[in-house]
Amino acid sequence: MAISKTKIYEPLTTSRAINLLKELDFFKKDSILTCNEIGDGNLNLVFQVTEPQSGKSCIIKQALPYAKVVGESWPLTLNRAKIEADALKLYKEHVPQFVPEIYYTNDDLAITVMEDLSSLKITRKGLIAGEEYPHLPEHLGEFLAKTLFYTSDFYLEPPAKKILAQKFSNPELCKISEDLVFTDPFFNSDTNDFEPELYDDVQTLWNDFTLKLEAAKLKKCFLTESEALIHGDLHTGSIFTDQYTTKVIDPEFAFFGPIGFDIGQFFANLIFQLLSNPKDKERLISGYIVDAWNTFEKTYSDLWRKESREKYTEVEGYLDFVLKKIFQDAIGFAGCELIRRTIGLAHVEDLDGIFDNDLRINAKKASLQLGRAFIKTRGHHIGPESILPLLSETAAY
Ligand code: SR1
Ligand code: MG
Repeated sequence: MAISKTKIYEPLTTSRAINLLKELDFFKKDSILTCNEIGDGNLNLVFQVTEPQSGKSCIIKQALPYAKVVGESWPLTLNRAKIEADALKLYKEHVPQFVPEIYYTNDDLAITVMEDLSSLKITRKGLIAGEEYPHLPEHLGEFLAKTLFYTSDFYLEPPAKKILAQKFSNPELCKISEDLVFTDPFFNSDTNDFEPELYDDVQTLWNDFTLKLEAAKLKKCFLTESEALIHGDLHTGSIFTDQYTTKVIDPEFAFFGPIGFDIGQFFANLIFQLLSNPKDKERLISGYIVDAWNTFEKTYSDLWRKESREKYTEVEGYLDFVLKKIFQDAIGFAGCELIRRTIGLAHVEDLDGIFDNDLRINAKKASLQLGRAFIKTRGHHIGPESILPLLSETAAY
């Protein structure tokens, strides 16, 4: 592919997106193309460009210099496009089956041209539509184990890991999570957004100082523990899937952080499905969580035994210590995600889309309750079986 001559950033329009792909020789100059902006996330433009005659298509993703969900009053670094492209390239080395093909990146234009995954569904939307994905838990378990092991000090030489961590320094996007996941929902902050019917529950949460102390510890862990390259925003809207295939997208929040964060966000976003339809989905979602953790634990343990370069990994009990810490962190982070998606700035369709007002409010109250329980009791849990009673209680709300 030729390198684009255009070097000055400007937001793409549908016609600019088409011209860019022709300039890159992705399509011939005389191709008849269709182009639609399909981005439904909080931050970026996403164009799907198709040549109907051949059926060939691709996606162009472009970062905007501000957060789309709020507008130009919230400026945001374009460097996140490079972070995302670099993370996808690194994932490609370890888990090629779980990431889209990247065709072209341009850091100046904050653009990534990638495989069109529209034959798959966004997992959140598929689950809301009642679909089941039997391979999703084992795929995510493997994705998490490999990406989080191969970028940790247990596999990389510590100096190499530190250099890699510099490349993935992502202060602006981390600040978003520090505020929106760990701080704002626990205080009376302007960014919060919730129905008046939740006010008493939210007041109780804001006055729960045991909870706040535990949330502070989790935020400290997120701020300071550079364990591995984490995706940083691994909710079910960042995963494409069908019955056989799973693809993880959108790692623009990637940085070297605590391993439990990705696992916890994935668990919490599965749990929003349980909350949205407790009678029908408790078994399914509990099963997904158990299967995902078991695959993670097995894959991570195998890598630890076979590929670790850290001498101490031979010491009896160290792996158990590490796995326990990852699980407990994950449950705490899942609790923060449950709370922030219920009363914070960025919500989830699983809950907001519950049409009946009473059902929606009750689901959100249950989400807050479970989030608080996860954060406060995380130290008692050593594996997924021990959180199942909490999920059952939640499903009975
Ligand atoms: C202003 S960004 C809000 C949320 O959208 C992203 O997907 C992250 O989850 C972030 O917290
Ligand atoms: Mg995203």
